[in-house]
Amino acid sequence: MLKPDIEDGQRSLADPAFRADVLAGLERRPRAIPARWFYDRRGSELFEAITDLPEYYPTRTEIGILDRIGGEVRDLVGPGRAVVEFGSGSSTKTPLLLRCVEPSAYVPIDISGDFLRDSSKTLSAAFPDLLVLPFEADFMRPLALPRTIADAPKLGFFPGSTIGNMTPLMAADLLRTMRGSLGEGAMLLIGMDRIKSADILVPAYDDAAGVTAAFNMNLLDRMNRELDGTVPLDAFRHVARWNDDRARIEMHLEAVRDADFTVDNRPFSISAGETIHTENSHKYGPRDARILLRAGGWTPVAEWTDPDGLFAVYLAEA
Ligand code: AVI
Repeated sequence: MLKPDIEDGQRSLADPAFRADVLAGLERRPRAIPARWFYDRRGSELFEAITDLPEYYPTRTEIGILDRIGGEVRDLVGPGRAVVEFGSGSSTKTPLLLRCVEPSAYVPIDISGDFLRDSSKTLSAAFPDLLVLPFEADFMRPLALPRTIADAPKLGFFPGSTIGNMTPLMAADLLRTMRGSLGEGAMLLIGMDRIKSADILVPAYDDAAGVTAAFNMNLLDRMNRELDGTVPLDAFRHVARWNDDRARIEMHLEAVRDADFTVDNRPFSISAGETIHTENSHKYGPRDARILLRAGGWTPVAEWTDPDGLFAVYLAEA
């Protein structure tokens, strides 16, 4: 039977998909749990805090680029497109785009309905004349977009380098799925984080204040809270490492001592030095990013970066 979990005064049931992913992930070797499970309420708050950290350059760098390129994007994209944002979350970068492209409608897509409704309200208040059509869905799957925007050409918006959290194969599949969902004549504005020195990359994922460590460790805490776990948090530490072969930052939870625990009444043992792999964040050089876009069925039209070449924004057409 599912165990009720009490969070913020509300009774909620543990997500069966979370349970299945955690149990399978602890069973397999090497152990790995998908990064999507970071984002419960606490995890989402911690991620927001990460985006403000001095070491975490992607968010402020991408905002700086979007702020600067508005006029060029407007000229290349033209007015009247329906802007479709994939995984809109708190939609913090959206106003920068909506202000410049004169959209006919804005469709934020997010799997979290609560988040979606809150951010849609805020956007509607800031853009009172804009048709805002929140769409609660998993953007990893093909989508039937609202009929109201059937005739408008679409501009997909996928900022934040979220594409980097997928393997290149999954990323190419997602780009194809987006192309199918957006239809003929669509364009896509997408952020991708660049390959750079590990001296910059590793601290961005292992900050001095320990916020990213708390974000990673929250996954263990979530297992204890929602899956009736007995994971000793002090037996683990946060590790971020650059995997040069795969051009990605990996986050792991490493056991600092041997430990036995249960999750959902199932026993597990972990030895000192073993890890649970929790996230990949792939980085793309300029050519890699263009090849990825093409593999996903898109033709790159323009690209912009910051003066230090840390991050890049690409415009592509279907
Ligand atoms: C959401 N995603 C793009 C972030 C990243 O940089 O890969 C998630 C993150 N993980 C640790 N810090 C930030």
